[in-house]
Amino acid sequence: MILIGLGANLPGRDGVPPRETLLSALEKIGRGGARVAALSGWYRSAPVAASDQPDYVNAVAALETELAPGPLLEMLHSVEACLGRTRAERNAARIIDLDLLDYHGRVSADWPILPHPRMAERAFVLRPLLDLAPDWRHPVGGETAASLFTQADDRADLHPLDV
Ligand code: PH2
Ligand code: MG
Ligand code: MG
Repeated sequence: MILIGLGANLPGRDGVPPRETLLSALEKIGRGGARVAALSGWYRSAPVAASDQPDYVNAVAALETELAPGPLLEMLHSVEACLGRTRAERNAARIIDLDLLDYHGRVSADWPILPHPRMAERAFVLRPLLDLAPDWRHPVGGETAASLFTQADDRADLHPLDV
């Protein structure tokens, strides 16, 4: 299974709201060499680390692709750029963020680092992931997504998005 995280907490060009930016990203990913096989529910989450940024909209998608992890992540970065993402400091508010979370359970210490190094602590990743892959286990430690989710500090500030 190939899983990506989607996040956004700033309007895009022409004031496009975060969820619509992420839907456009999924369309572009579909034209960029990967099939979007499944999409989680949408969640609203307080920014981690806590700050005065707007809340995020988060989701997780499952992809099918022949692209290797590096070219896949490059494609995701080009979709981000196309939708107006500029790179500021770490954890800055952003128009769009597409993260490669898991690539068929592959473990890699070199770029792209797999699984995503911070996914195991983040309810805004684990909760949508559970929608898609309730049996998912962390490729390194083997913990279930459900057990990691119950330990994630940010889980109280995560809500299904009213759409
Ligand atoms: N992404 C971050 C940092 N903090 N917080 C939430 N709630 N959602 C995110 O997607 C997010 C974050 C860095 O990528
Ligand atoms: Mg991220
Ligand atoms: Mg990212």
